[in-house]
Amino acid sequence: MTNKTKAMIWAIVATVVFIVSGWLMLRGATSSVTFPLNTLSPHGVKADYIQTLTYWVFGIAAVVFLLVEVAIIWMVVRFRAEDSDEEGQNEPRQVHGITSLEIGWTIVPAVILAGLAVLNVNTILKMEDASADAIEVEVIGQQWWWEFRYDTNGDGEVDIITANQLVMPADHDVNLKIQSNDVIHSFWIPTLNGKKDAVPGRTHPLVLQSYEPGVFEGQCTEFCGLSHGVMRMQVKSLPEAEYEDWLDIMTTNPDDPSDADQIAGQELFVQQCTGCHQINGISPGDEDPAYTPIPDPDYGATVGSALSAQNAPNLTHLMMRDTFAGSLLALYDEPASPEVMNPGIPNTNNLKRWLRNPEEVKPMDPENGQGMPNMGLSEEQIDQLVAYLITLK
Ligand code: HEC
Ligand SMILES: [Cu+2]
Repeated sequence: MTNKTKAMIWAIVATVVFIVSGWLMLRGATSSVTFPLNTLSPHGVKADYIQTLTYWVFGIAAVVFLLVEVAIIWMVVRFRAEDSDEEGQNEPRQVHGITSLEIGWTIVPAVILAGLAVLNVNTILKMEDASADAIEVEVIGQQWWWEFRYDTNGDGEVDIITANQLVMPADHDVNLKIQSNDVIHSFWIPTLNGKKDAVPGRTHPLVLQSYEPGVFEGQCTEFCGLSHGVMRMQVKSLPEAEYEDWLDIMTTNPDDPSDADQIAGQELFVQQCTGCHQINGISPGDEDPAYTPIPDPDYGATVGSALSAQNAPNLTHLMMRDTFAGSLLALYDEPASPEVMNPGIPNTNNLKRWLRNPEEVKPMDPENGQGMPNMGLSEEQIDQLVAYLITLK
């Protein structure tokens, strides 16, 4: 085989690989299956703006690419050396300095870039629009989970604190105020919008909207330490009426436990867990407003809220979420769905696994205040705690 044939075969193989992978990607983007972290599968108006811009930019780039390729091929063929010209005596006339060409290839790219700039700026402006009745949610990045805080009546006091799963009504704008409690994180729900950094001491806005109810996956996208790779989150978008139900449940304290195991679990929780975790109604902080589990003057999000969960997730309505531990483990056997609030049977095995040794579930560094320590609980204590935790609806 001559070198020429080999080169030709490689060129064909590369082209086929290129075309097939592009086709597979497009098929993924347009199929009805939602790939969890696919930027080309918008489910909300903001993600749609991004996709439209992507297609414009890609389209213009494709036209430029084609024109350049055609020009290159034309030049290669038109000015190739004659086979008889072994010494290279007949090489084409050497030219330099054609003013019209030089002006042309300066102006044309400048015009293209100016056009792209208009499209870009226009999209950026549209990304920030939110309707006047938009809901506001504070998002706080923590090592290695996300906290969500709602002020539902607009009195300036937070009245719902939850974690891992941001709940919102479908087809309604939500204004996120993104902050961080420790290092830089980045909030990203690719089917609904682009990425936004969570930076300590700053508040960054991001608007989310989903056309339909659904569960949309996300992932922290700024390296933030040991468990960055498993720092996930979900957006659960509910029909408007179900969202109102959710608000009612979340602003009421859960019922007191009734059977002996659950009561024992609650007592254990007050003794061993309230130093970090809040459960509204039972945490010592509820009786004594001055009580702060872990004093942290840098905890910037909302000062003076009695619901402050400090540096651990607020567990008041743990079982109203579908996942826990940075959305790494399921709380229910059934997958999350916008149709049902508590989908069936709690996954007690996952909860027990977590209480037995949290560091076995995800890498953390509790000695340095990052993550949950192994509490050294007996199997009996774990059973009692879990019996109690699954009542928290
Ligand atoms: C030293 C502080 C600390 C103590 C004490 C503590 N935890 Fe935690 N816990 C955490 C932190 C931090 C997380 C979040 C870890 C993560 O997801 O990265 C957590 C997560 C959890 C979660 C998952 C919550 C969610 O929504 O992701 C549960 C459940 C939990 N802890 C239960 C308990 C129980 C029960 C006790 C008492 C036996 C306890 N914790 C004691 C710090 C603590
Ligand atoms: Cu992070």
